[in-house]
Amino acid sequence: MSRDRFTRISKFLSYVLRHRPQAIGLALDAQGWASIDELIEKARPQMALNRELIEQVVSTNDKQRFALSEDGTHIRASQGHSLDVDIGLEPCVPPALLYHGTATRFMDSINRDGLVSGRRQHVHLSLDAETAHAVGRRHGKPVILQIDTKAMHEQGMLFYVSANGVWLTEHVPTRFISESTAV
Ligand code: HQG
Repeated sequence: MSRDRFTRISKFLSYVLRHRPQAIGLALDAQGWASIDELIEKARPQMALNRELIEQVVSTNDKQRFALSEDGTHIRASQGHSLDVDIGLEPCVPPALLYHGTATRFMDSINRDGLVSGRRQHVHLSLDAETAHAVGRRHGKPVILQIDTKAMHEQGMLFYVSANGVWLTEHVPTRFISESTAV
C-alpha cells in the first residue's frame, strides 16, 4: 500500500478515535476502545477499511498511535485524546529531563501560563530534543523547551507514559521551563 494511503487512514483513525467518533456515529467505550467491525461499517461512506488494512496501519504506524485489544476485536488511540476517555495510564517516574516542542508565536502565552493541555487531556513531552523540534515545527517557527521533570516529580506532579512512549502531564508551570538551544 502507498505511504499516502496509510497516512490518510492514520489521520482518519486519529480523528475518530481521539476527537470525534460521533462524526461517523461510532461509539467508544469508557476506555476509548471501538469495535473494529463497527468502525469498518461506520467508516464505509467515507473510507473503505477492512480488518487487514487496519492491522497494517496499526503495526506499521510511525508513532505506534493505535493499539489493538488482546483479543483483536477492538482498537483505540494510545494517546492524544481530546475526548474524556480513561485509557488507564498509571503514574510513573519520568526521566530527569524532558522536552516540549512548540512555536515562537505561543511563547508569550507560555511564559505567562506555563504549558497547558488545551483541547487535549495532557501536555505532551518528548524524550529527545529532535522529536520536540519536529513536534514544534507543526505549529510554526519551532522552539524547544527543556522541562525540569525531576523537580516537578519531586514536588508531587504526576507523569504518565503512553503505550507509544509519549510522556504526559497535566500542566507545566513556568518555573520548570527553560528554552533549550539544542537542535
Ligand atoms: C501550545 C503529535 C499557548 C503547545 C505530536 C502546542 C505530539 C500553548 C499547542 C502530539 C500553551 C498545542 C501533541 C500556552 C501549550 N499558551 N500555547 N499556555 N501551552 N501551548 O497539537 O504538543 O502525530 O495539541 O506548545 O507528536 O504540539 O498527533 O499539542 O504547540 O505528541 O500522534 O499549544 O501530537 O502526535 O498543540 O502535539 P497540540 P502538541 P500525533
